[in-house]
Amino acid sequence: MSARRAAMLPSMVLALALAGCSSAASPSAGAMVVTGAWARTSMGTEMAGAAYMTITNETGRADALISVATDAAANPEIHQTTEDASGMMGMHPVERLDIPAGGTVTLEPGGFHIMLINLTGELVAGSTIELTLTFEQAGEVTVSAEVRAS
Ligand SMILES: [Cu+2]
Repeated sequence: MSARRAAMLPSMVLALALAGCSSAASPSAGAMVVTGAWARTSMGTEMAGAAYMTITNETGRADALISVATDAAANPEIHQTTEDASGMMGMHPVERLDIPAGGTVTLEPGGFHIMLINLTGELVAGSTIELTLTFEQAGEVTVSAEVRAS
């Protein structure tokens, strides 16, 4: 093997690795990074629950959270908390939560959140629930959310 050929090999391997990372629906490195996922404890199952997290888009292209699925609730929805002109707080479902390339979106109390409508069981402190997030470009990413009071 010539010295020139030997020098080329590592760069070819790197190129292949990068191509692998950019494939759609891959939750690996270079994809959507979800941290700090947690869900609020519930009192029984009458009221809807809520889940929060931080999502960073490291895919290199604009994306959006478009749906959420979980065994913890029959009808999870992406919600936004808003305040109207008179100062009344309310919330409403959003069809998509845009996350620009390189951007971070924080779902937190008083802001965006995952509303866990029709809980299938009480959310008990210390347990965890799984949430499968579907992104328009990156596909599905499943995260574990710790259940805690706040
Ligand atoms: Cu809500």
